[in-house]
Amino acid sequence: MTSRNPFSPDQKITRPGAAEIPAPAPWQAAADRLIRALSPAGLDLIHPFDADRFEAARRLIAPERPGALALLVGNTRRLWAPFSQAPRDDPHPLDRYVERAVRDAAAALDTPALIRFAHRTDPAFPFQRLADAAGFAALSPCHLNIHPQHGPWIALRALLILPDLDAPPPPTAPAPSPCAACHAPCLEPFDRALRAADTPDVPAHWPLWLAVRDACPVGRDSRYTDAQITYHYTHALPPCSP
Ligand code: B12
Repeated sequence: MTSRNPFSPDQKITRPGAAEIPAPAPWQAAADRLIRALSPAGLDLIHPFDADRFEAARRLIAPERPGALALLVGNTRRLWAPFSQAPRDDPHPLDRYVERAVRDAAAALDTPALIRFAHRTDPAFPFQRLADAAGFAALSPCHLNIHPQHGPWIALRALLILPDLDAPPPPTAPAPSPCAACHAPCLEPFDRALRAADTPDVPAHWPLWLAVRDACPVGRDSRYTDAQITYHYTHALPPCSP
């Protein structure tokens, strides 16, 4: 398959009087364009990887195409400010917000893109195992993905596969899991939350699930604001800012 991306890895950009700058590889150029398009919307984590690293991602590509570029899109607390200013024209405003931003960014890439969204449950795509297999954020004993910088304070939003572009070369060494040397302080609150989950009063339980996240020692500076936490756990939106 030929790449429709205007760059090829060995092309060089030259400016008069300047040293030759090698053009980015097509996978890097596509990732850079996505970062530029999605960061202002608060979708600030883009992780390029080889779709072959996760069987369920590889199976999305038909006909089979080994070594295709896949990109995992996520966010940190930076989502909250732009999302708070966006229109709330749907019962699920965050889901629509993510869909609009990701679809628009993908359409501007000039190469075909397959998209899966984490909020879709018809059926749910296993984003947590994907994030682990892709080397983005390891699965912890309490079933949350832990990002090396932001800890559990991330959300997984979308998977893009660009079958016409080659994936980046594999990492030289697998990223170590932040949980590997941890004594798992998340497990005690996790057990408490699980026990409470046997009773039907779900809205009353969310502080117990929040305690699981708060127990993680990684990424504490990336904790969401109280408004964002309340929204994610209860779907209560503060009034629109003028
Ligand atoms: C359905 C769903 C829910 C349901 C049911 C969750 C459940 N416990 O089964 C509800 C609405 C209750 C829920 C709540 C929350 N969720 Co939720 N949820 C999902 C969703 C959309 C699909 C999960 C799924 O069915 N996966 C399909 C199976 C096939 O995937 P899997 O990899 O094989 O299985 C994984 C999970 O199911 C999980 N799991 C499996 N069994 C159990 C049992 C328990 C007790 C727990 C805690 C987890 C868990 O671990 C597996 C991997 O090890 C995912 C997004 C996604 N597409 O993954 C978010 C997702 C898992 N949720 C997420 C979060 C943060 C939460 C909350 C903590 C708060 C929130 N909404 O922000 C709460 C509270 C936690 C809780 N009570 O479980 C995040 C996790 C981020 C991270 N850092 O890991 C995700 C990835 C969404 C996102 N946008 O980032 N969620």
